[in-house]
Amino acid sequence: MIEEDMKQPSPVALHKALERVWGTPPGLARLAAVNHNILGKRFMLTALVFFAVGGLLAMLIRTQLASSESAFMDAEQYAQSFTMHGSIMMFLFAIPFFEGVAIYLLPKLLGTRDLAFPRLTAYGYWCYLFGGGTLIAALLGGVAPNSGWFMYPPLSSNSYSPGINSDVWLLAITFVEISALSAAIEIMVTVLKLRAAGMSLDKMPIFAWYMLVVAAMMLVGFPPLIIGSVLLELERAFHLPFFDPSRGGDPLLWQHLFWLFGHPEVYIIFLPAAGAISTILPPLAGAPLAGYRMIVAALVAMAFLSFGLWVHHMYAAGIPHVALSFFSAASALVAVPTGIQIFAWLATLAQGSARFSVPMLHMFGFLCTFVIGGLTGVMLAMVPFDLQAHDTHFVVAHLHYVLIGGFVFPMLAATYYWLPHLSGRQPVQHLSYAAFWMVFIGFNVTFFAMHLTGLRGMPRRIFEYPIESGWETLNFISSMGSFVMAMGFALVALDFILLFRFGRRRRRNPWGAGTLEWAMATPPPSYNFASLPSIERRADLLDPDRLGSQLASGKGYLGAPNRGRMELLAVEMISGNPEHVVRLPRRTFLPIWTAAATGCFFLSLLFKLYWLTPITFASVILLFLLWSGDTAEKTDVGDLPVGGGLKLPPHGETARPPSWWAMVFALAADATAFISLLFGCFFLWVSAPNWPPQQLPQVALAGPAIAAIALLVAAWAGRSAAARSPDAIGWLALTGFAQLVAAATLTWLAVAALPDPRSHAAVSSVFVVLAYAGLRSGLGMVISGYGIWRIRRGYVSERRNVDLRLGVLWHDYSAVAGLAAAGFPFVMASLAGELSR
Ligand code: HEM
Ligand SMILES: [Cu+2]
Repeated sequence: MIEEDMKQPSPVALHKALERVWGTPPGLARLAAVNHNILGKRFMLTALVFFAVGGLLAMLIRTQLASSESAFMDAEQYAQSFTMHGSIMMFLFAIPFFEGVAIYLLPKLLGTRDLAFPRLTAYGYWCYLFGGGTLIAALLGGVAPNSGWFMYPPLSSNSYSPGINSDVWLLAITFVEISALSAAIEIMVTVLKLRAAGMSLDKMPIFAWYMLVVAAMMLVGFPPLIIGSVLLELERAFHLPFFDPSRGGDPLLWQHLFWLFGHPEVYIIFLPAAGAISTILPPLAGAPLAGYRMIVAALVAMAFLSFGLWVHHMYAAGIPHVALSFFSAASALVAVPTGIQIFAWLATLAQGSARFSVPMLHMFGFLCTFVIGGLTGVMLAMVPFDLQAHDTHFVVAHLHYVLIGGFVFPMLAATYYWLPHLSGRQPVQHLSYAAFWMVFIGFNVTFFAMHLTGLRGMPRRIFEYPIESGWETLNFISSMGSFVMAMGFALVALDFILLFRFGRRRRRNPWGAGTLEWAMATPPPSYNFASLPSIERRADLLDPDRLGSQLASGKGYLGAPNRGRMELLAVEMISGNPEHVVRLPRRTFLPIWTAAATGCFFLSLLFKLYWLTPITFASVILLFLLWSGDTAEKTDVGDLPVGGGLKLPPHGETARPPSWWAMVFALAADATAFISLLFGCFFLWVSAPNWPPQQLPQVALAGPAIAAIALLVAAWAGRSAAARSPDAIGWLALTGFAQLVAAATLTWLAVAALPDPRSHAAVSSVFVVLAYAGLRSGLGMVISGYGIWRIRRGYVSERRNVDLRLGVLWHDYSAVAGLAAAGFPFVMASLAGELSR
């Protein structure tokens, strides 16, 4: 262990040694891959396949609409087509594609070797694939969701959707969202902790800033939708009335929860694309990025604003007037940070001397279309106009100008820019121009025409229209345009394939970029950097060519793999000073098994095999616990030399390792879910019809009091356990017992002490809140048991006590959430009682 600072292997020997540790052999082992290079590409490729499926559906839709009274599809087929088109494009193409880009690029841009939790990347991928596969299977089986991509009840409720179509959407999309949440946690921790030495926050590559903001938005944006889906599924499967106005529910609750997610979602999709532009524009324009700090400020502003805008999707739903004007103003306001970014790009262009290139062409496509989409967006933000255009093809045109303009064109630019990195080859280019112009012209013909049909009153989501409507010519033009666009996309695909097949091998940094992803061989080796960089300047103003050869010869940190472990550097969050060594787990089949078990859990719900549900749930938990084995240490390792005379502790022996932060962020997502649930319950109280209920959700004081005491004991005992590790088995046993008492009491309250939760939303909301807290305490019990097991196996010492500190976070948070839940029946009962007076 000492000689490594003295003896420096040759670059080739170093490469071979690192590849032995980091590489993934071909064959079956690929299913066990956890490396971000493999998984990033896998995410992107899978997303492109889903894009093709979604595109095919779009072509079917346009074929149907090309003529009036067309008999190509019937109403049901049309409904399934546009629902699946929208859902696939949003959930299975756009989000996973940028996740793939981030998974592939972020570690490289940040100057590290992988993401913080490689197995979680893999688990997320399999959840995405299995969940998406379920939707496709439903499409082939003719039982695809058919209530539109935003699934409004009552259309998606039992009365109008008695089949399993809506259940497929609710369950499969929730399944896919697990992958979005895991990606969000992973991206946040990676950006905050795993950077090159010296890369302080204000030296980060701008793409990392974008992804940090996006990941934070995903962390708070997705939970409301998950809660909405859970509630709607509970209503569909068990008749708990959350959206049924006859029993105190309200369909508007769904709209709020959905758009609380759905509007930020638009920015979640746009910002990664904007991040790609801010990264590739400077080298293409030959000038440094203008206004780095302004852009970061605009990003943060946009993230906050975007959560205050959701109601603009509901202008026509009967919202109070004051609220309308507030949301209308906020919607117009969001044009400001967007404008700042666009001006920063224009300034960058103006400073440089842009060379003409294929990515530039797509950037031009982006700018033209996105500005039009933004303008129609500001039009729609005006309430009177929206009331006219609502639910017409004008909206369809607007949303495609924003989504294709703001996501597809930038991502095409990014793909053309980074393909040489992925492939190590130079583009063939003959097809690229023709492909671009076909997509660009086809796109504008298709969707410009939809503005006009929309203004002439053509509603969206209709499968036929009468010949007298006068909409036929425009629709025909639109459909022709869409076929040109489809051929354009086919040419793009061919262009990519030709590049991999016939492209010339290319030198390292074709664009003269100043970012770290070019300081490595292309295509990149599995470990990215043979040794890890340390930087002094902003990470987009570097000299990757010089740096690359230094790093390849092992002159950076951790350039000697003789510990046989996958290691990388974690830094102090703000300053970027090296803090500890992270040792990553090896490849394993556990993620795919865990995802399969998760899939079985969802299938058991879909097919109403409820006896299987607890079994599958338990297997998911068990499989997750097995993950902990790989990086566990039985002895204190002590500080490790990392090169340059520096010695740092391994992550297991440090105060705030990545897993600790991951727990913090996971709990933040959980808290958002819980808060949206409480918000939903209060919303029903304020605004749903048929309140108060006949039976109030009243419980005696004893139950909640016992639960509250047990929760406090659990939190206190959990803390004592962590403070006394490793002699903490007794304390952990007490924690587990207290959590057991809490879980049992909360469950008992939910199941036995309340009136029938099917009777009224007041009762069902109390039921769900209690059950939610009960579940957390149940898991708290598992976590304490796991702590005991880890101590017994010798994995815990005074220095290595992260396991117990993760437990502290969990028990503290479940105490807070559980106390809120235990008090909730009283709050609800008195609020509802208030109404009857
Ligand atoms: C590839 C070319 C595309 C074409 C020709 C196309 C066409 C259409 C059409 C005609 C509709 C309206 C159906 C109706 O309301 O009757 C629609 C809806 C929609 N599209 Fe696209 N689209 C395309 C790409 C995309 C992309 C890339 C996205 C997202 C990233 C997207 C997202 C949506 C959404 C969310 C809806 C609303 C679905 C609903 O009403 O439930 N589309 N599309
Ligand atoms: Cu919106």
